[in-house]
Formats: sequence, C-alpha cells, structure tokens
Amino acid sequence: MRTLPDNFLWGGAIAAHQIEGGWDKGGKGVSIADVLTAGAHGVDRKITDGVLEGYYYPNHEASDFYGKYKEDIKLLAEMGFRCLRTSIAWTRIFPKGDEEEPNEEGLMFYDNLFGELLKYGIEPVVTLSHFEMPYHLVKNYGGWKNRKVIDFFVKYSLTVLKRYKDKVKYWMTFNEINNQKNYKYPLFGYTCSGVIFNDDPHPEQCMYQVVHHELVASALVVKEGHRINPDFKIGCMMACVPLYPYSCNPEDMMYSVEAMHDRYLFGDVHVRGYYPSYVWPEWERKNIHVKMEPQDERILREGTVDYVGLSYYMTNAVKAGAVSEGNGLDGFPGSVPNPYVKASEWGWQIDPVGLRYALNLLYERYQIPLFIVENGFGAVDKIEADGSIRDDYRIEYLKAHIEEMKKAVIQDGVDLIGYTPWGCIDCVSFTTGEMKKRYGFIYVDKDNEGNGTLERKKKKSFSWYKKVIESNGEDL
Ligand code: P53
Repeated sequence: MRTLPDNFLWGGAIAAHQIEGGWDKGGKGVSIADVLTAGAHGVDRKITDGVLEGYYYPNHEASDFYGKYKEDIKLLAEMGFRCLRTSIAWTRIFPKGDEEEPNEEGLMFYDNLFGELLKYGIEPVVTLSHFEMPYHLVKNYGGWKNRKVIDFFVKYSLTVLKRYKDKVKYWMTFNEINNQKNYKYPLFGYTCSGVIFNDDPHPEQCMYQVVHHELVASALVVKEGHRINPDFKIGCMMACVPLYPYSCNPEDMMYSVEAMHDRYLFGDVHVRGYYPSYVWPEWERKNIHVKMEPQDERILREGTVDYVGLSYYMTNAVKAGAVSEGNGLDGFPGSVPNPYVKASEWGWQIDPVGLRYALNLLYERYQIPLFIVENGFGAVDKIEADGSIRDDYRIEYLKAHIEEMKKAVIQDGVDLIGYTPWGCIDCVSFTTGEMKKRYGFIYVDKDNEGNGTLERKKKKSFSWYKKVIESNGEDL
C-alpha cells in the first residue's frame, strides 16, 4: 500500500501581520495592515489614511505572537509539527522600506523565532510578502505602481535570504498574488500592492502594471536567492479557487475555462517564465498596455520558481451569462451557488473533493512540486462550561480534505511537499479583521473588540492533529 512520503511536511500556517502584533515594537514601521480596521461578513474593512485616533486596528496586537512565540512554538512542537509557515514583516526589517540599512532588532527577532523552531526540529517555511508592505512606500511612492518598489523589495528580500540562509530552506515570494485579478475589490489591491485600483483612470490596466512589477521582483529574488544558497526552494503562492462549470452545457464549460485564466495567469508566469498566450488578446481587447522594460523578458525566464504553494479553501461554480458580480471571497463574476456543496458561515463553499481536483489541475499544468500552504475552516468556537472547546466541525473539514489530498498523492501521483493548515494558532481574519473567525488547533482568548487575556488553550482538534501527524496521515 502506498502512503504519503516519510518526509512529508506536516505543519500549520500563519502570517506576521495576522498573528504577531507588536506593531510598533522593536523599531517596526507602520505597515499597510496597520491601517486596516475591523469589518465583518458583508462589511468591508476600512483603509484609513494612516493610524488615526478613534479607530480599532485588530492587527496592532493580533495574537501577540511577538511576545508569546516561545510558548506557542512549544505547543506546536507538542503536536509534532514538522514545519511552520509564517512570513517576515517587511516593516521590521526596513521600517519605511527605503532605508539604506536594515533594522538589526527586527532581524534579531526572526533569528530568535527561526532558532526556536529549529530547536524543536520544526522547519520554517517563509513568505517574504504576505499583505504587509511598508505604509511609507504606499504614501510616498504609490506602492507597487512605482517600478522603484521592485528595488526596495529585492533589497529587503536579499537581506533576509542572506541572513537566514542556514536557517530557512523553503521560501515563497508573494502571498496570493492572484487575488488582485479581482481588481474591483479594494482590499485585494491594497493588501497585495498598496494600491486601490479604482482610484486609477484605468483600474484593470493599473492592476496588470502592478502585478508585472511584482512578477519581475519575484523572479529577481528567485534568481539571486539561488546564488545565496543553491539548496533554497523558492516558490510562488496562489489562491487556488477552482471554478467549476455550473453544468455540462458546453457554454458553461468554456466559460469556466476562460474564468480559470484569471486564477492561473500569474502562476503561469511564475512557473513558466513568460506570459501565457491568452493574455495578449485579452489586453488587446481591453486596450491594456503594460509597460515592460527590455530586460524583463529575460528576468522572468531566469527566475522561475521551484514549487507552487497554494491555498485551498473552496470551489465556486460559474455559469455562462449569469449576472453576479462576485468579489472573489464568496464568488467570481458569473458565479452561482453550487447545489451539491454546503457553505461556511462566511459563505465559503466546503468541497474536499475540490482539493484533489485542484492538485490534479495544478500538477498536470506545471509538473513541479506543489505545497498546500493554507487550507482550513473558519468558524466560531464555543468554550464549554468545563473549559473544553469541541471543534468537531473543524476536525471533520480537515479530515475530509486530508483524505482527498492523500488520493491526489497516492492514486494520482501528485508530487506534494507538505500540508500546512491555515491559522494553526487563532489569529486575525484577513478578509474581515475578526477574531471570531477562527481556524486554530490552539485557541487564543480574545474577541472582535480586542478584549481578552490572550491565554492559549488546546482545542479538541489539537490532539486529533497530533495523532494525524504521528501516523503520517494514516490515523484520521
Ligand atoms: P480569512 C480567498 C480565497 C482563498 C484564500 O482568510 C484567501 C482568500 C482571501 O484572499 O486568503 C487567504 O482570514 C490568506 C490568509 C487568510 C486566509 O485566506 O479571511 O492568504 O491571509 O487569513 C483565510 O478567513
């Protein structure tokens, strides 16, 4: 009987701005995540003009991983984690983004953090940019619209790649770069790039320009990174939300193929090193002109990624001619509810088989290793009178997804590096800024308004996941 490989990287995922807090500690600068207020399902987070009096900013303190990482890592080690995916806050290293010299105190923080992980044999998996660029670069340079930001990002990246070259092997450049294809929804452009596309006279063109800069920056970092340490594995990261055809009507089928171009586009460039054929006619049709420098073509070709990191939470179904706008959270243009699956309280459709489908799609397309770096179930957890948290719904979700993931590896032959469910320690929700949308095996005592002791508690899923890791995914 075939099983998952022995060195399969079981772990969990978090991101600096959603877990660390300490937003103004250790010389850290203000990041774009620090000017986001809290929203709710259906209520957008506000983007304020700097940090203003009278607003609550949930990421400022978050789960205080900055202060409690030792305690947290001890718990992760108890679960048997083999890796932890987290990100570096750019603003701890270059507080404003355009300084000459990095902030040593910030560098020390990650030295200590990665050192603590390695002490327990936990491999750090690190994203360079997960929704938290310096606010200064947004205000003074216009964010990623400005080509100069490529240089700032590359400088920051090479600083940390060099500093941690013996501590970290697995890297990713940008988190979910493809969220921005949904250029009408301000949160995505702002968090990925510090740009609100709707403020531009040609929002869609602006989005492509911004992403072109990011793709070039990513390729430069991959190429230079391999010089720093040839053993580095540097990946991209894409939000993988497969768009099913609503029916076998050929029109629906073809519409889903077209819609999937939106999902694949940036991954195609990261992996293959050039823009896919379908982009040129689209740009022509929409009168989109992206400025590229003569050297960009070579840079993209020379900086292709070693693996594809993906987040998988849900699928959506699209119907030709359907009018829904969709915002990329609970739907895409033309998306309609899928009658065969249920959705979470936040409208995210739960579809474990979709994970196997996604892994097949991506592996057939790219033929390089995949890494599931996010998956999970955001839900409200209740503390029982005896203090326990019985999150059976979460266990059920993860179990069903792991079963399908195993099929992809064992029956379909997909080369998969590991599995890191999202928010293994409760943290601030990205899309809504809420605390109550929880994903963790470890509960953090804090509510949506910021009240709570920050005390950690093991949920029922804690011992369940420990057993899963111990048995290498056999005992679900
Ligand atoms: P929250 C959409 C589809 C798949 C992944 O989200 C997504 C999104 C939203 O862009 O984003 C990832 O906390 C993101 C994480 C985030 C996680 O989804 O809103 O990389 O930062 O926390 C879960 O429930």
